[in-house]
Amino acid sequence: MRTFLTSLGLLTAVVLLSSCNQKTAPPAPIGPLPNDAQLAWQQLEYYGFIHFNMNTFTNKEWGYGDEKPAQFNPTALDTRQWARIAKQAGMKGLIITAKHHDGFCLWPSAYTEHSVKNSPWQNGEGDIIRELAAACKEFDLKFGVYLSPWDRNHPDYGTEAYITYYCNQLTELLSNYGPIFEVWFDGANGGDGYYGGANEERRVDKKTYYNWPNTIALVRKLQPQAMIFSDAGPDIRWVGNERGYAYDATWSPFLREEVYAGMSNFDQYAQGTPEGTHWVPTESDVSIRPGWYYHPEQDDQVKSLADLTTIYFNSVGRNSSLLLNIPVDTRGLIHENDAAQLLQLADYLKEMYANDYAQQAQFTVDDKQLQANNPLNDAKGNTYLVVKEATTTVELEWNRPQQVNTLMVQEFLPLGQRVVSFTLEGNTGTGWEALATGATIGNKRLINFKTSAYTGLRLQITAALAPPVLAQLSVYTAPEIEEE
Ligand code: FUL
Repeated sequence: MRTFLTSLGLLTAVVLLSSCNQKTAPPAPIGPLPNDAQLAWQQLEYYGFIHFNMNTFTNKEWGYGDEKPAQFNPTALDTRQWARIAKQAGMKGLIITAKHHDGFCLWPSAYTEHSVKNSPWQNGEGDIIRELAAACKEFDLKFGVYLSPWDRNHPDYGTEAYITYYCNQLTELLSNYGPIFEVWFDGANGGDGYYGGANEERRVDKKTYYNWPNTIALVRKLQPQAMIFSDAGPDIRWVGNERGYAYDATWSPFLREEVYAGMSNFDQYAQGTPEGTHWVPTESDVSIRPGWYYHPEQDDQVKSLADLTTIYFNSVGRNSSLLLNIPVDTRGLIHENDAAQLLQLADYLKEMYANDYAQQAQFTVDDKQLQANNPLNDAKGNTYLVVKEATTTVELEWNRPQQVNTLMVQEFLPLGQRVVSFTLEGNTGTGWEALATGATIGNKRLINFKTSAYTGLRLQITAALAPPVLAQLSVYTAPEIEEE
C-alpha cells in the first residue's frame, strides 16, 4: 500500500491509495515547479517589514531627498525590542528599509555621506543594519533588506553612474551582515526629487534602466539562498495591492518574462495564471497602520484584531505569504499599540492552531476509507495523497459533532499547483449544506465557514489541471472576535 519516493529534491513522498502490493509511480509534475529555496521560503508564511528611516523623523511617507542626516536622531533605539516582539508575534523574519526613496542609509555606506555616519545618533558611530542583523540572529529570526532602487538624494540618479552606486550599496549590504533571506526591490521609482540639488524631475525606463539581470546576478553571487522580491520576481512577486489580500485564484505560476518592476498594467498579471512560465509565488505586503512610516497621529489607527485576522486569512490562507509592516517610532521602538495588536494576533492564531479536529475524523476519499497513515493528516508536508481523477472528494466524519469553522488544505507543491476550484459542504446532522466555494489552493488555503456542530465536512475538488495532489488537511475552530 505504501511507496516511498526519494527522488523529489528536498522532499520524500509517501503515496497512498495505490492498489495492493503495487508500486505506484509518483504523479508526473505539471507546470513550472518551485526550487528548493522557494519551497523553504513557502514554510515561513508570516514575517515582518520594518519601515524606519528618515521619514520617521520628518513625519512623511516619501522624503524628497533634501533631508539632512542631522534630522535622524532616535532617542531610545532598540533593535532587540523589535526582534523580541516579532518573535513573540510569531513572525519568522524581519525586512528593513535600509534605504528608502529619499536615499538616507541606515548603515555607514562608504559610497555616500547621506547616512547614519553623519547623524547625531550614536555620534555617527552607529549601524542599524548591523544591530538589527545581530538582534535577528539572537532571536532566531531571518533577516532581509529593502534597498530602494529610486534615490531622490543621489546626484547621479538617472545615469549609468547611479547603477554602479546602487550595486556597490547592494554589495555592502549583502557582504557585511551575514545571511540575508530576502532582498526587496520596490517598483516605485522615478519622478521629482532633490538629486544633489538639481531639484528636477527624472524619469527612467523602468524596464531597462536598472539592468535587473545584472543586479539579480550580483545577489545570486553574494547570497545564493536569498529570495529576490519585486513585481517581476524572479523568486517572489508582489501580490498587486497593499491591503494584504491575495486573490481567490492565486497562481504561483506566473508570466515572468512579460512583467517588469513598476509596470503600469501589473494588475493584469498579479493573480498569476495556470499558463505561467515560472514559479513565482506571491507575497502580500501591508502595514499595521494606514502609513508605512510612523506618524504620531496614527497611534490610534493600528489595525484591529478583526482586520489582522482577515488579512491573515486572505494572505497566508490564499496561497501567499504575509509581510506585515511595523512602523518603528521616533524613539526607535515599536509603539505599545502596535505591539499589543501583534501579540493579539499571535494569541488568536495559537488558539486556532492548538486543536486539529481532523485528527479525530474518519477520512473517506472518493468512497474509499483511509486507514492508518493518512497522509493528509500526519502533520508532515512531505507526504501526499494520490487520486486518479481531476475531480475528487475528501470527506471527514466524526463520531460526535464538532464545533468548528475553518478548514485548512495544502497542495504538494513539488509536483506543481493544480487545483482550479473547490466546494465545501458541511453536515450538522440534517444533511449536507453548502458552506463555501473557492478557486485555488496552492501552498495553503484557509476556508472560513459558519461555526456550528458538524458531524461531517466534505471538500470537493471540482476542477483541476491534473489529478490533485493534496498534502495536508486540517480543521480548526477560529476564536470568535469580540468587538473592540
Ligand atoms: C511602496 C513604497 O513606495 C512605499 O513607500 C513602501 O515602501 C511600500 C512597501 O512600497 O512601493
